Amino acid sequence: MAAASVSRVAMAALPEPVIQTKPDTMAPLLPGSGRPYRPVVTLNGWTLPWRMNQGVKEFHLVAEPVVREMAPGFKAHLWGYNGQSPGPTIEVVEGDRVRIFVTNRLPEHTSVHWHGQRLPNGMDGVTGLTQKGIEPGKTFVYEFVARRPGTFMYHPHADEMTQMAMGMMGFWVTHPKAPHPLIEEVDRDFVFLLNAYDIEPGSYTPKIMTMLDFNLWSWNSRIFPGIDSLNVRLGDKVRLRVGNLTMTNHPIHLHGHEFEVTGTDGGPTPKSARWPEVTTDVAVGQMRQLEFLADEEGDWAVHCHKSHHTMNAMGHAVPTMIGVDHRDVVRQITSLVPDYMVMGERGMADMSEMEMPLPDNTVPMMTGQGPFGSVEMGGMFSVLKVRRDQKPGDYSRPEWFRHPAGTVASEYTGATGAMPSPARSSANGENAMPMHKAPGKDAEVRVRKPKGHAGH
Ligand SMILES: [Cu+2]
Repeated sequence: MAAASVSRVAMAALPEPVIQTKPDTMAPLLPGSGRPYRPVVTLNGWTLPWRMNQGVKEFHLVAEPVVREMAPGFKAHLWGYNGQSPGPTIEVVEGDRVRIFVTNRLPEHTSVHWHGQRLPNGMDGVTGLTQKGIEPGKTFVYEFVARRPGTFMYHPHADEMTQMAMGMMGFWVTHPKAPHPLIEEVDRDFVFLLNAYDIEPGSYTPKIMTMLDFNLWSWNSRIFPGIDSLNVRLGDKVRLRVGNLTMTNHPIHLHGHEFEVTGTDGGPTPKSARWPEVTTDVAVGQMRQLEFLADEEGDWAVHCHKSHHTMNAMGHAVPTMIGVDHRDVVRQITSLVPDYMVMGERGMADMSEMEMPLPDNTVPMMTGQGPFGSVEMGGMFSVLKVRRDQKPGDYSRPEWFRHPAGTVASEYTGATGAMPSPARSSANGENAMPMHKAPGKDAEVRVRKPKGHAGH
């Protein structure tokens, strides 16, 4: 069946589109019809319900402008599906015949590409190449059999630069129809997409021409502290499925546990090709399945390891001021600009506590209150919460971890008197080769040392 537009009469027969208006993490959608499977949980998202029509699973996606709360107090005007960006997760079972109606409520044409699927060429969703664009107001229908189990995505293949920069994307999981030697059953299966936006502080709509200098690094169009924690029970087998639809790679790092990459966008990874790691890079357009045994209790950070990706909206054109004494300059500027503020003289951690007036609809660059103070994070950061008493099937967030006595790093108070001086080397370094002529006088920048530091 070729993708074709549907008449008004046929529209009446479409499955009613389900629209989600809240960014909450919805409980897993247990399959009410069709073959059984263990559902996934979409971080700050949901799974699209379907209807069975003579053995075919029918879904209805509506491409439309949406308002996405990216973090409490910060809403973005994006494009997405069924009320949210990303769109709902689609879950089917290997061998399912799937029919997806796509209605376009955007101001320009669109299409949907089913990233990674085996399907008839005309269902691949590439505007101009395999189908006509879906014009505003039109509904197209896609139909194919979900041939292989695995982790997939969907996104437009029409004016991609705009439509992806505006948040159009979604997750797709095809569950195996029978026990599979390379696909393990897990207790918790979390999915999220990596995406990025360039939204000026105080504004609402992403700049779509940005190629590299994005200022919001998000999981499922949420930024820390707006990303829900991953709440699991001690001893759970956990799977994270991550897809990258940004324009750069993201090394995803998990604290306290080792995981294995058990699958990619191409399917399950052979057992002989798996190795333990704590960080794995998810390149652009890729998907990775990470699996681990959650056997260490606690609140464990899980985040992208690029430090700028765990920050929220910031200006990059800020010079490094660490160690620079600019008190005199500040005194002069303050007489002209009373609100002027010293930034970064001791590092940037002050930013998370600074009482700086922010424009409306903006989140601080570094924030998040933990039990010990500010976490000084933003962007692609969340917490894996492993708890002994988390009930099977309970995805609610537990309280902060109560560390057993004596297991928290704390100030050293045990010694009396001065700490012994560390041994210091005073030897000069060596070069790989002799220099052409003797170096000139040593030059060093005058820096302001913290009080009590034995400077020279
Ligand atoms: Cu990153």
